[in-house]
Amino acid sequence: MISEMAKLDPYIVRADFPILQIQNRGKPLIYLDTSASAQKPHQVIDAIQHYYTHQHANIHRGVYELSEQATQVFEGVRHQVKSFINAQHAEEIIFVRGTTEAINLVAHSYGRSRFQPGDEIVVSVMEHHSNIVPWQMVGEVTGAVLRVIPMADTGELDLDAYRQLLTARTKLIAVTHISNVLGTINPIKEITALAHAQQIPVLVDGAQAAPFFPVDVQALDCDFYAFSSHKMYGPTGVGVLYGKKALLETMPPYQGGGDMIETVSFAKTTYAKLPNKFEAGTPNIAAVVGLGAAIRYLQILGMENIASHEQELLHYATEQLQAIAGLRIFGTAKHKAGVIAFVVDDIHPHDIATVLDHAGIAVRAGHHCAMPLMERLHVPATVRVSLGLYNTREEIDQLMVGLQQVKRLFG
Ligand code: 7TS
Repeated sequence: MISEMAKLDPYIVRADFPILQIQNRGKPLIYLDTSASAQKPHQVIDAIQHYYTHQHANIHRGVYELSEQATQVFEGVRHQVKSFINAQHAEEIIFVRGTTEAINLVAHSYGRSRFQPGDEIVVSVMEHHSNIVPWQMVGEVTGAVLRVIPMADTGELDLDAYRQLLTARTKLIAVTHISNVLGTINPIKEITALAHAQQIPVLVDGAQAAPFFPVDVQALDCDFYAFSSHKMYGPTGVGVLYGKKALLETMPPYQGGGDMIETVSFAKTTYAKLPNKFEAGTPNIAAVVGLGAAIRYLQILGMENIASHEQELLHYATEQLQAIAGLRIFGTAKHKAGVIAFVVDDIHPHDIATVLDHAGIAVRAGHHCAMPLMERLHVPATVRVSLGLYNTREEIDQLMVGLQQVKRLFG
């Protein structure tokens, strides 16, 4: 069990994560790939088991007690999410499959119904593919085109260039809160204020931010905010689209089916109110329950404590890595989260990841679903170390030992 703590102690917290006890290639697992997906505390695993053992029924339809209870539990998590991100209304919280589906929902509902030929959607050079491709797909049917905010070599967005991109043709800004490669924390408040001065709505990809520090959508004043449960220590298969109520109300449904209607006849169907209008079909109820447990867990630890633990570890790891000859880090922004992408000499990132894997260390190597960013960095791929609330300095020390071995093998 964990208790309310002033400072996060990763050695105490680790005991909550059963998977951290297992081995990788016969060595104790050192998990440095939390940006891809975070591991789950037993509180989340137990909540899902408890739900299936005691509470499962389909929601929003049964009159019997079990279905009523399942509905209550599901809707309770919607309220939890609302307070977690400080939304104004619970119906602004739409449960989807993850960040990817949240962005596709906005692209296909908002974009398809509003974009005209020649309209512009502004994204940044550091976007994950899931905040690029949906806009291109909508562009193909509407004639809208992408414009791209460039960045400095530090990995910080060029806000002057951004200002110049905002014109009467700009119909939406879609930008990431934290880069999954560079770790850059983008100035969303400023980006939003500039867009709003010209009545342009802003979508924020919060996939890497929601697990990292406190998010307040009202303070950011963004119009949409998307994130995934599995990156915030909850289960896979569920995520959230936050949208301002007034905006969501004007948008057409994204998918049709059960639970999203008011009345159906062959002549005409009318749609349900928010949030059901955007939640067609039986949702991933168990995963929503698990997300609720994950939020409870994060709130007990304290998002501020999580952020400062990862900041401390980021500084330690960066210092250590910089001491390795021939190692080059991509992303040195002043405001940065616990993600470090790097290359070592001309050793292929996959070779580095393979050697580390044999030492029990899980890191990601590749383009990290950000091929346009790789082009900007002039590399085909990087190694990426990403930190979670359970990582320790000792694990970073082990990473250094692994990288020394890489240098010996390929040097
Ligand atoms: N946006 C960002 C910034 C991400 O990092 C990711 C996933 C997504 C969107 C998509 O999230 P999903 O849950 O819908 O898949 N990022 C990564 C990563 O960095 N490594 O694997 C997945």
